[in-house]
Amino acid sequence: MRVAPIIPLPAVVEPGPAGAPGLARPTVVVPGPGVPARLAQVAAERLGRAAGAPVTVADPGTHDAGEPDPGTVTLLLDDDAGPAGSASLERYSLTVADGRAVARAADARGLHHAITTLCRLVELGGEGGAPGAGPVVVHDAPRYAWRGLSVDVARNFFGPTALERVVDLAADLRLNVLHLHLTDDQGWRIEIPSRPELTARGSGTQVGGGPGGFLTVAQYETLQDYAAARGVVVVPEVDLPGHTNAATHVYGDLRPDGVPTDAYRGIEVGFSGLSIDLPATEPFLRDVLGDLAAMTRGEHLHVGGDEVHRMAAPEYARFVELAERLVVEHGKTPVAWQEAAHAPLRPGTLVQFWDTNATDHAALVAAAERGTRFLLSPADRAYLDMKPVAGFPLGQEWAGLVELRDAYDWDPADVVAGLPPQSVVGVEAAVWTERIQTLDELLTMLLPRLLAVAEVAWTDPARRDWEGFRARVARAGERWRRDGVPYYASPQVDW
Ligand code: TNX
Repeated sequence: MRVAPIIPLPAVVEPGPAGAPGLARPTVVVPGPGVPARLAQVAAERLGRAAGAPVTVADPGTHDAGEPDPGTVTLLLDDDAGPAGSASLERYSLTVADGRAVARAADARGLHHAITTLCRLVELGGEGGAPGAGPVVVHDAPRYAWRGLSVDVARNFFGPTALERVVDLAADLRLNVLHLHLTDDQGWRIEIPSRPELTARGSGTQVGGGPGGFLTVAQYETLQDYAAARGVVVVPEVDLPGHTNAATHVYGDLRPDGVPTDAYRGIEVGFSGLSIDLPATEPFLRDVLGDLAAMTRGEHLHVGGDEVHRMAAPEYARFVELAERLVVEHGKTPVAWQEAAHAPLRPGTLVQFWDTNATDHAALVAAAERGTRFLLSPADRAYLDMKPVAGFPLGQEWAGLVELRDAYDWDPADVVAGLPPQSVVGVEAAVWTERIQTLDELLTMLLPRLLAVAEVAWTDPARRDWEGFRARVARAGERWRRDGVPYYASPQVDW
C-alpha cells in the first residue's frame, strides 16, 4: 500500500469503500452554512497549490442545489465530527469518496486541519498517479491543545515575509501557535506606540551584524490575520526582567546608574536586567505590556523570565508578580519560562519548561500541585537550534545534539517526573537564532525535525512509530526537492 504522507499521523484513517472512486482533481470549495468566507478562500488557495491547478470558491448556498459535481470539496460545521467520543475543539472528519471530499468539523479550527490533511492526500494523488486523491475516511483530533513553534526574531531579525512562510509550515503540520520571541539583548523587534524610541533606537542591531529590523503594528496585525486564516494564533513574548539590553540601551533610566547600556551583538546570556525599585521601571512595563496586549488578538502574552543570573530571588519574584498582574489587568493570560515556577505564581499562568540541564524539578511539581499548567519544550528534544550532528554549520549544542529520531522518540508525559499528565497543556518546538541568519538556514533547522515534534504533540503515542514516520518524512522530502525548500538530509531517512 502507498504511504499517505500525512504528518502528524491522524487518529483514525480508514480505507474508503472498495472500488469506489476517490476525489477527482479538486476544482471548487463549497462552504456550508456559517463557514467564514476567508476560510473557504484560503482553503481554495491551499488546495490549488497542492493540486497544481486553480480551485475556486462556490457561492454560499450552492451546496444544497442538488448533487455536487466531481472535484467538489464541501466544508461543513458539524458537532458530530471527529473520532467517536472526542471533545477536542479541533476535531474533524474527512471523507473522500465518489468523486468528492467532505470536511466536517466542530468549528473553523477543525476545518483548517481537515484541509491540511486533504492537501497531503491530493499531493499524493489518486491510484496510478491520477490527479485527485484516493478514497479514504479520516477521523482526527489532537492529543494536546497547544502545539507551538517559537521563533527568536530578536537575535537575528526575521520579517513578515519569512514569518508568513513559517506560518504556512506550522499550518501544514497542524500546529496552532506561533510564539514570537520579540525582544532580547540584541534588539527590540516590535513597535510599541507609546514608546516609539524602543524600535527607533533599539532595533538596528543583530548578532550577524546585519541591519536588524522590527515589526510595525500594522505588520504585526497583518501577520496575525494571515496566521488566523490558517488556524494559527500568534503569542508574543517580551522577555523580562533579563534579556533586556535592547531596552536599557534605549532608556538609561531603567539602569541604577542612569547610563544607557551599549548596543549588543554577541551571544552571551544572563548579563542584562531591569531593577524593580527604579521609578522608571513600572511605567515602562505598563506601557509595553499594555500596548502589546491591545494589539494581540490571542489570549496569551509571554513575559519571559528566563536566565536572570544577576538578580536575587526576592526581587525576581516581585518582578514576575508585577508582570503577571499587568498582563492580567489587560485581559490576557501570562506565560513564563520555567524559572518563574520558583516564584509564587498565579494559578492561571502557564509555565514553559525548557532547560533539560536543570534536573531539580521540585519547584515545577509544587507549582503543578497549586494548579499551574505546563507547556513542554525540552531542549534536548524540541530545541531545533541544537545541531543535529556534531560539526553542523548552524546552531548550538549546549543541550546536546538533536537528530530527527531524538525529536521524535519521546513522550511529553515523561519529561518532568512527578508532573500530573493533566497539567500538561501542550508541546512547543523552539528555534533560537544566535547562529541562524537567513530563512534558508531557519528552514534547514526546522526541516525535517519540526515534523517530529508536531507528531509528538498531535498523535497518541500508541499510534506513533519511527519506521512509519521516517517513510512519511521521505515523502515530504520529495515535495521539498520539487519546491526547492531547503532541509537537513538526515541520514536517518531514506530520502
Ligand atoms: C536558552 S530557552 C535561552 C535562550 C537561548 C537558547 C539557545 C530560554 C528560555 N533561554 O536565551 O537563545 O538557550 O539555545
